[in-house]
Amino acid sequence: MSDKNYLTTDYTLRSWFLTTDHKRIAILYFASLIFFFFIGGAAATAIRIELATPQADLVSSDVYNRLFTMHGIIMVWFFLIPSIPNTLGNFVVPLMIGARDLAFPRLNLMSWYIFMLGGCITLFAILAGGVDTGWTFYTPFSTLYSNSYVIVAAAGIFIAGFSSILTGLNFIVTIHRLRAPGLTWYRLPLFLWSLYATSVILVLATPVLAITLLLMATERFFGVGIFDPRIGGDPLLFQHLFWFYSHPAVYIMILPGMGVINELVSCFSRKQVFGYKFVAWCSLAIAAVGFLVWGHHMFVSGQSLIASLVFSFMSFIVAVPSAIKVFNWTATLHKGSIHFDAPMLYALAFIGLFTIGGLTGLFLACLAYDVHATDTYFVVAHFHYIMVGGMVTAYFGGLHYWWPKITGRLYSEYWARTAAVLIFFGFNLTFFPQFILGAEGMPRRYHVYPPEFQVWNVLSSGGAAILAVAYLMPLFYLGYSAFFGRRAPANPWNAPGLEWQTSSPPPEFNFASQPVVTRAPYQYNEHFQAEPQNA
Ligand code: HEM
Ligand SMILES: [Cu+2]
Repeated sequence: MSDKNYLTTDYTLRSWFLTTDHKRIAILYFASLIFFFFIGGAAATAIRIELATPQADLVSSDVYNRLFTMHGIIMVWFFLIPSIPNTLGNFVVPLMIGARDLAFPRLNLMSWYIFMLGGCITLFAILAGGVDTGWTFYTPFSTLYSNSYVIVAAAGIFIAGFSSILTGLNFIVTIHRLRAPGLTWYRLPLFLWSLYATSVILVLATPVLAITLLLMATERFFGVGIFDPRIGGDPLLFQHLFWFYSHPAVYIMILPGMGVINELVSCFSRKQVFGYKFVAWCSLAIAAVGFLVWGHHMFVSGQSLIASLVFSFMSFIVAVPSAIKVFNWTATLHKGSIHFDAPMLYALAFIGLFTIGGLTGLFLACLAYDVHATDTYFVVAHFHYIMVGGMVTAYFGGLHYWWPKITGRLYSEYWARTAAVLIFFGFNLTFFPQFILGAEGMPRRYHVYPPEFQVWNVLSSGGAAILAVAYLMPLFYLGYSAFFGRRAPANPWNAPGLEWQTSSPPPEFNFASQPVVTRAPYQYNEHFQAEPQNA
């Protein structure tokens, strides 16, 4: 314990803001993301308060438009996309492969600065008056009619995109080049396969978003006729470009979550992941097929029927590798020695919520049903089940799992389990009623609605209040643990991954000596019979 670790090597501000240590950069991201999560969450709270009553009691329609746009923009680009890769990923990738750092430590620090620059510019757009286009920036509204801060917000997102691309490159090169001796591809933890697949999407798709936003700005400033049909443009072109990025982007959000779940499910059932190779290749399959389904966001846009049929078919195909993963987690649980520690509660919640989100995605991939459900609350419920029920839940699970490694401290199991159960309950109460609202025809993005929809909206807003409290709880017990928690041993869960073989928190360069890998991952049966010992 007397040895210096990465947190105690130096205490100056300079040592934090100029650090090239991937672990410290992970903490920088972590602090920034908490900040953005609360801004996005404040907007969500205002939305749900407004929707508790059928009339416009809290805000005008114009302010409402700006509220949900701000909520979507902040949550998608400044929370969901960077969350797991940049915090948990940054922290554990080098540890999991037995490396001293990422391949390009300075680039890693630069990525954080670029991300913060983009975030500040977008925040400025919001403070200066906000954006009312929705997070999708659809033309012709965004290019011809909106008088809000469209360009400034887009500029911030454009800049943050470079951070994504650089992080993706850094992960790809690191995983290729810096694996410890003996760590072959099929010995790689599945979290790293999923981050690898995520990085491929980040590198290939993000430039498309950047170009789309650039074209939008050009059109808005100069009216060159890219999207304006009166001078030879095509407004649908914008939707194609936007979703060519944004559909793969939803997998940027969910794949890292799935990766975390593999680690948790196997650790807390004390079993090898069932079908390791299937799960590994499914990540790459999802990344590849995810590029071919963007048109399912455009079924009612007037695109050709043939195109819609192809996109519909491909959307069913992309569900296959996702479903395989769910079956494999379930099979891993089967006859496992299951421990209901806090990270496992999050993992089980993830499996249930992701399944509901995925299945309702199949409803929407079905042409006939989508015509009925598009632009209703059914869609809102669907993507929140995936993004919040899935990704955010996995994030919390991973955070609790690696917390002892990151901080060297243990947290209160009691409060952690209570929060997990409350999040699950609050989440379902918030978003399940929205499926019903959507099926009954309540359109999204409206803040005035017929009184018969109020019952479900009140339930949803009540659930959101519970959810808000539940999301605040970790701030307190984890915050307390970071300073006053009991000291964590190097390997509190008794897990076989490399990251657990160095002290908690790890020393500045991760390992005292270069680790060598001699066996497949997740060997709980042979080498790690003993139980997790956090209690
Ligand atoms: C934690 C992560 C969350 C993420 C990433 C997220 C993401 C999103 C996104 C992308 C949209 C679409 C915005 C648009 O289409 O313009 C949206 C809409 C919405 N979100 Fe969230 N959300 C999160 C949490 C929440 C929470 C906790 C609540 C409720 C308390 C909430 C309530 C809503 C509502 C009511 C809408 C619909 C706005 C509308 O279309 O009228 N969200 N969210
Ligand atoms: Cu999609």
